[in-house]
Amino acid sequence: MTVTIKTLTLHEIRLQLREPFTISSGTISMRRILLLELTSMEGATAWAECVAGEMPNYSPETIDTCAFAIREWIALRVLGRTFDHPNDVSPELERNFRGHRMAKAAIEMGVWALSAIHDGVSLAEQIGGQREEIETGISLGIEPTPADLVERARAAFEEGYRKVKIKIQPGSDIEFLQAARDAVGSDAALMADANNAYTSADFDHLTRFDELNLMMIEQPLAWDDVVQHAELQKRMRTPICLDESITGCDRAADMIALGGGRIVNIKPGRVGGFSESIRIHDLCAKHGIPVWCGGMFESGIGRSYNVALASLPNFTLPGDLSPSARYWEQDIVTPEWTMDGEGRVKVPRSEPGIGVTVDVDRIADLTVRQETICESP
Ligand code: OSB
Ligand code: MG
Repeated sequence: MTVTIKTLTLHEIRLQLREPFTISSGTISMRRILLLELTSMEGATAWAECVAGEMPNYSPETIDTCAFAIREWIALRVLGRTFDHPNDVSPELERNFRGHRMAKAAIEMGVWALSAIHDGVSLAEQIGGQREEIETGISLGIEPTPADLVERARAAFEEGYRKVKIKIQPGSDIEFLQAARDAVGSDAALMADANNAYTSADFDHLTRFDELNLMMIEQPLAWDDVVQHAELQKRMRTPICLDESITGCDRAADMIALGGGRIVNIKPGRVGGFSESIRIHDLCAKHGIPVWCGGMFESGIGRSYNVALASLPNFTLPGDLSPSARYWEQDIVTPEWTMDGEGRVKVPRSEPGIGVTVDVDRIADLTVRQETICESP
């Protein structure tokens, strides 16, 4: 069924993380989250989430640039527009309009949810996702000492997590990873994420990571680089996984052509939404490149999209899809996201749309800024 967009409402909420989280490019303790409420002429409402952070330390986008882009440019291209299929949104948003992928993704994914509601199917079913459950990994921030990290890594495997990702930076890397490796055993699913903390001057240092038997090392080099990663991958046995650099399917093709990595972390917000995520998924599948779904500290709304996406067949590695309680005292959806003792999150399939109920009263309480954009009459 077609979708005609009637209104877009931006809601900025603040949600305190249960604990501060440190990566090589900064620490966060409170999330400013931009939520998007979309209504259709057909009478449906869907909520989506823009994953941009407060500062441009992951990508150039921030919550404020996204609100600006949606208000000034994106809304004009979608309000009052009829889309025969959600795949038609992205070409409309890409036409003579560079970048701003996180802002575009929030709208594009919202249209996927609206179309799922109109068709009476779950979001997972709408994209053709078959998986019933997603294996879950946890992303652990940089800890003050190796002993602190060891405690967390142990606890994570005890909780059932299928993969433990450890944030690293120069000075908090090999010693920390080795301590975790020694504590959890040689076969445990450990990986590292550097968020661009190294350069080509560190190649000799990075090749020493091969002794740690990591599943992969994520984005060790510059946030927009593929070429240097290919140089590094030639010297390393450990698979490189790209995150920041994969801003779309073309960059994934570059990675494959150059050998810049052997695994892709797909975050739908980073690449402009679901259509582009599915293109990357399909391209990687064709080339035997496994993918997994990353996270951006989404609320339960953003998480629902990630879980649906990860139900596609080539998401063969555990995703950064921790349950709500890992992040928040209380989430903004019911039921909250949970994980079973085997580290699995269930893909909701019984209701149309994202599969969780948005707690609009709680969102109203948490809202610091709200703005509705309608088509001019
Ligand atoms: O690099 O994957 C990343 C969070 C914010 C920004 C970048 C990253 C992350 C995470 C958190 O690793 C994953 C999660 O949401 O649990
Ligand atoms: Mg990452």
